[in-house]
Amino acid sequence: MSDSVKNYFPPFSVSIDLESGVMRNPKNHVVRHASDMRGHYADAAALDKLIKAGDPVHYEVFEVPVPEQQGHLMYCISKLLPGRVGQEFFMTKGHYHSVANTAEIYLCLRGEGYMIMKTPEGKATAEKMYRGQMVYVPPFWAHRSVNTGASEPLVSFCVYPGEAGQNYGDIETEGFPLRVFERNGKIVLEGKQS
Ligand code: S6P
Ligand code: ZN
Repeated sequence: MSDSVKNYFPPFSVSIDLESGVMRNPKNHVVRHASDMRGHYADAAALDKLIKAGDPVHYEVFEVPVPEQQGHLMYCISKLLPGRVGQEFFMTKGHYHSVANTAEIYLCLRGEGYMIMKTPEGKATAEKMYRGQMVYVPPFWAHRSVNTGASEPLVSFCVYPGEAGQNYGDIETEGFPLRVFERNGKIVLEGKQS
């Protein structure tokens, strides 16, 4: 057998339940609870209350990882549960990519919400997410998903370059310029869109 044949990465398949938003037999299953979200919500007291009331799961990520190398495509199922911290809808932490000039695709499979994006210079925008909607996150944009549904999880399939990695950079100190709240029964985007 020649070296080039020995080095081929073996093809494989992954089974995904598109209804429940669960990857069957993932190798990595990341679970983030309310207590992992300290510093991210506008109402810190409401988050503390939620943590004391049982620290519910906020979101789950299912992966069968591939090598974190250029040429490979990393992918995952992201399942963000419904709920609010005070009046702010449940959201992911959000991140830039460690290799900043790498993009990402999110295909929404279930639920409804927003993808909030920002650049390091403070430009910010939001794209609506619902079943069948694909959001393209261009290189350099930090991205965070928000679930605005009353009872359904927001489930997405995401794909990004193997080498991308995650960089939480200024997210914990600066947050995002846009936040999503429920005000008098209405879903409201607050902040500066530019
Ligand atoms: C990675 C991709 C997702 C997120 C996941 C968790 O590039 O965007 O796998 O890592 O949705 O979000 P976060 O912001 O906590 O890493
Ligand atoms: Zn990403």
